[in-house]
Amino acid sequence: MAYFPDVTKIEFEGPSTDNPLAFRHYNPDEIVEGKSMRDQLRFSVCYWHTFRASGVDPFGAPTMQRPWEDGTDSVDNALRRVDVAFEFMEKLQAPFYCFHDRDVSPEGSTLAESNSNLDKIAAKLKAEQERTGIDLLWGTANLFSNPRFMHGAATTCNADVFAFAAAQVKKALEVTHELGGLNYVFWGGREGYHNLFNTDMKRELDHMARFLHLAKDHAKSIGFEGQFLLEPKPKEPTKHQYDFDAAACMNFIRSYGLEDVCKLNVETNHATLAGHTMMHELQYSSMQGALGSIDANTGDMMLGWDTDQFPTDIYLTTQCMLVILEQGGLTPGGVNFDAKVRRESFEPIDLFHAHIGGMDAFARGLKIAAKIRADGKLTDIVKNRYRSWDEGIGAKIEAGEVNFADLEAYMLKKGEAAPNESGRQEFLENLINDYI
Ligand code: XUL
Ligand code: CO
Repeated sequence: MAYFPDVTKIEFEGPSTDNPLAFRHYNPDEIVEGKSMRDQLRFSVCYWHTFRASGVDPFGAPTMQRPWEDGTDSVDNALRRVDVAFEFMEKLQAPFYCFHDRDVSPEGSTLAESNSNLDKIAAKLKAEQERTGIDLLWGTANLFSNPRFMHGAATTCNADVFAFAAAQVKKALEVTHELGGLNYVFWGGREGYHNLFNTDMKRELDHMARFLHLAKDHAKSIGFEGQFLLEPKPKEPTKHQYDFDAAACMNFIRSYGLEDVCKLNVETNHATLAGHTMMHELQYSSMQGALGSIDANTGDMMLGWDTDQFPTDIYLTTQCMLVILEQGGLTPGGVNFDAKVRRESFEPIDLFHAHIGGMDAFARGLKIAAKIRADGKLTDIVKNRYRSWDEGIGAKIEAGEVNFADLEAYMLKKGEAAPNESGRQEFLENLINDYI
């Protein structure tokens, strides 16, 4: 049975098509910088927003029309949803998907029942992956929705809750491994605090590190070789989340000796919540050798929270792809649409419009970034800007060959620094616009 009967496979029809259910720019087989667009972009559909979001918000009831839902949180309903998900992803030509344990299968009244529910769904996910060739980009565990996690999961004050979270991640890792997952994500939604008067921050951070080391040990013991990804976010639902931004994550990773297993999954709306641009977070992670994957979405300039909208801004996707191409791609990560349709876009077809738009926006960003790179002007300008470091005193400083006294002697002899040159910001902004 078809759940999207009015939609056939979404094909590339080029920029001049007026078919809203076609790609204008995403042409999976087209080669850009030596790889197909499919392999450069590695698009992924997220299970939670796409197949579980109801349209509920703090002020209103669910709005989404999802005719396949029977209104129960049963295993049968969850099994049917797997068919819906794979039909959707197949028609969209999405090569990857990802999920939290509790998105795909209902939580039972005991841990044992939850695990057995998950096993039933995972068997069907596996069969559908094999049938369609769609792969699991990453798995994760939902350690934030159930009230038991109100004080956190790995950073809770309640040791039993830590143990529960560990059991849940153990199972989620095993299922991710069983499904050939390429990565495993840790987003610490409640790993933070609302008030420091009741919080032992040092102890909580030590526990978070212990948790990740335990996860690392378990992954090793089951032969899971996927990449661990921490997902920075500064706040929401907590007032302060420990994985605040890429820099805070890197400090944590290095302080606790986790650099051999943990990279980052960088999300646009989280970057902007932290007061950074996505490009900043990507560049920072990449220069640390830690840019593993991205959650592609965007916030709204007028709203200060995590609205998880689909990315449509070509300027944003160009910036993302400039950094991603520069580091040679994201593999084994990908571009996961951690994005949801608006509450007012309640028809199933809106899910297609949203993803097609996001994929086309990234395809354009990819092509524009490749053009900027092929031209080389931007790289040349940046290189030239730093040329005083390529020889003379600059080269000596970089090589560690001079001390403060040497630099004082150099300057006393020279009298004044060489004159500065313009940063040419406006010229460069115009240059980028030429490619767009
Ligand atoms: C929440 C968020 C999560 C993670 C996975 O803001 O981004 O959906 O991506 O837990
Ligand atoms: Co995310």
